[in-house]
Amino acid sequence: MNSRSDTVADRATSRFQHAYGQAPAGRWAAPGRVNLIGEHTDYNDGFVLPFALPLRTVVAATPQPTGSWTVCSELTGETVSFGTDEVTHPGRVTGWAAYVAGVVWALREAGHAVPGARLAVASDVPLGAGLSSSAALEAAVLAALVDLGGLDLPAERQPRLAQRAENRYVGAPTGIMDQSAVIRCRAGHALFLDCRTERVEHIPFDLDGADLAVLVIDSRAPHRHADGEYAARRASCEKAAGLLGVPALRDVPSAGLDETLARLPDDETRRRVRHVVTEDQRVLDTVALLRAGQVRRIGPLLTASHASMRDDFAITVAEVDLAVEAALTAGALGARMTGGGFGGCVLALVEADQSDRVGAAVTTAYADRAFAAPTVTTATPAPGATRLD
Ligand code: GAF
Repeated sequence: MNSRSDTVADRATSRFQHAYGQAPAGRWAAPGRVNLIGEHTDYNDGFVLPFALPLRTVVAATPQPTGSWTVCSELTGETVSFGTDEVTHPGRVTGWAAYVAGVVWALREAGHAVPGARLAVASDVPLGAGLSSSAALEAAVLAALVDLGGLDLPAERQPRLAQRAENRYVGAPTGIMDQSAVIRCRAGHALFLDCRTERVEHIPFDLDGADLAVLVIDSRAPHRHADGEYAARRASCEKAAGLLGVPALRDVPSAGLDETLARLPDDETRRRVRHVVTEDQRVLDTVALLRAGQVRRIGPLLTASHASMRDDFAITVAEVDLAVEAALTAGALGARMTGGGFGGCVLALVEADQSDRVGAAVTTAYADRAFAAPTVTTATPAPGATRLD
């Protein structure tokens, strides 16, 4: 039933009608995201600068009696049902449906009277590519339940709740960036987020107007040990903050960093801290350049961010390093891995008329190393989660 020409919203409706024999009461969409710069800074209370992608997850939904939820997805073809018991105890629903049950759990924990619902999910956000497919699912389900139940939960309070679903119900110790991006981003803008205060500023990021493009290159590298390594990075940052006597690494000034690092017990911890502190500064520098309309000049900051992730934070893999190198050699203004790491996507800032050339150069470099062919697309900043109809 999923013809390739159907839009994702059409597919959500057909999936809904097929599963439940009725039309949905409404459809809600949430995008994937890329992070322009600011990696592994969110759980250190620091700064990030993501933008939303035109790729979206759509949830079609209608109310059903309170205390029961049924969800089907085109991604697996499965239908999963759960009741109040499963949303009282984190972990009772597993797999992709845990993100749905987690949102119900987090809403109930926050004291909301969550409506029961029938839901159907369709998505263009690729799974496992580091483009926040999980946050897109959480945000689309959350938007649907908030509207269906008439719940009092404004958009600025939704990211924290979705993050709680992921941290506590699903069990992934992520920060606040992805949920904030997919809920709070605006078309044509990057989202400058202070992860401590959750204050946001929408920074104009007009690629077309500057004759620039952002390539998103899916390295297709399998995620190797991503979950355990992510948790390990987070733990070492928190331990380092404790050793330095600060609430979070965001509080370590970049001035005098070498003296601060000298107070740490080992080289690995020093490198982890150096990445986070210098990355926060790169976000601030990038924002300053974008505010001044100097988009081309952010290229070297992107490339420096990649070097820091590769050499100090140790979260890159051969495929992403190769994509960055090949893009830069072919003339990209800057390139870096985006997202949590250990695979996923690389973004490259290029002159618009160089997009094809840079994409082809990366593809050739992959073929030379016998890596699986990467997929290369261009990304323009899209809006965050919204009700479609
Ligand atoms: C993943 C996490 F979900 C985010 O919270 C963030 O830490 C990111 O990795 C790294 O910047 O996407």
